[in-house]
Amino acid sequence: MNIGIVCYPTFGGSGVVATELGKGLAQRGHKVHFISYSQPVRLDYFSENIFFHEVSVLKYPLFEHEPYETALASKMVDIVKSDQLDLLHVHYAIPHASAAMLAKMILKEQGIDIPVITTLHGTDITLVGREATFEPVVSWSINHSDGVTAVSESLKQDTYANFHIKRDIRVIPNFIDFTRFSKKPKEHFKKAIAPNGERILVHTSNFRKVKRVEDVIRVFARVAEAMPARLLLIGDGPERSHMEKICRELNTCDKVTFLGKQEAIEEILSVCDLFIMPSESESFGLAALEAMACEVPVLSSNAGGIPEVNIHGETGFMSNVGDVEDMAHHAITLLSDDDMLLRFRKQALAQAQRFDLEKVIVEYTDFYEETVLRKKVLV
Ligand code: GMT
Repeated sequence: MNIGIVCYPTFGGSGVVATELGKGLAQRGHKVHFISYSQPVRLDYFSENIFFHEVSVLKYPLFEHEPYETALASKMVDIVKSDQLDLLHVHYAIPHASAAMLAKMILKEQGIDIPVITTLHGTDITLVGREATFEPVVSWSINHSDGVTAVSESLKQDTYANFHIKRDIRVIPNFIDFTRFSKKPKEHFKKAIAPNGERILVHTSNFRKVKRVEDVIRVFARVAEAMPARLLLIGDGPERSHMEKICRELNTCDKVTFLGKQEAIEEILSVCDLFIMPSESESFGLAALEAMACEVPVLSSNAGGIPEVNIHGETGFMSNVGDVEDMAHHAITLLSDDDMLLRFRKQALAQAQRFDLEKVIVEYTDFYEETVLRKKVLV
């Protein structure tokens, strides 16, 4: 197929899922056209089946807020026609779904009926999208897409609860590419980070409030009182400087390293003993799945779709959001017991294998075919 993928180009979240899906589709012979405001960060190599189309917004003194959605819809119209796309797959509802609907209506007047699939990722539904400023447009775009997927059952239920939805939503979970995410022999890294065999705890995120990075540091402070330990914080975002302040207050600066944004996360994960994800809300928790693929158990909250990924007492532990004491208790129990830690590592890997890209990509291509076929039948 000739597929247009619209996504954010950024580190983490929906942009990464969209990019990895597109790369997987291209490897399987599909032509994939990425449409975004800059080249997606994980689109870092040449492939004869991958194309990138940049959306640029004309600057004009009148525009205090640049009309990205208009430029994006125009770009979709252009690419659907010039590259004869079979399907548009947009990731993250705002503003991609409504821009796709606009493009679809314009194309319809020109005799082209382009199927649009919208994938809901998380904060587009649970946080931002449900605000009154967006809700009517998000509801309408979901109802008028030709196919809609959500990355977890929890997100599907949240969508029905928060929006006026009159259609079916297919759950297709996020996935892991094992050719990249697997435990790598990086013993020299481990020696450099934890020269005396300290346990290594890790957190990766975009450092937004919803990630509750402060809980990570508070859990770590309790673990570090119980055993020699180090904490690696990967990523960057609005909460970063506040987190540095918390480390100073808790006197843990010498044991906590802020690594900023990292490309080869799998190499760092490979030397870690425990991944921490205490999020307030999380539709899926892809970062936790990436850790599990590298054989790192997960200490998490039980928010949103996390229980569909992390199995309490098997691949890690879950606690209520904000229950730092309970999280620390579980962390200390697990990290004090070598046999238990080894068992959890193996179980984490086994659970991650259920989300292998090889399996999930078939769910997407089946859904593409079904959607295109359904449209043909309706015509
Ligand atoms: O808020 C973020 O973490 C980014 C956001 C996104 O869409 O870019 O991530 C969401 O989508 C990811 C990929 O589907 C999920 O793994 C995350 O759980 C989800 N984040 C939240 O729901 C907070």
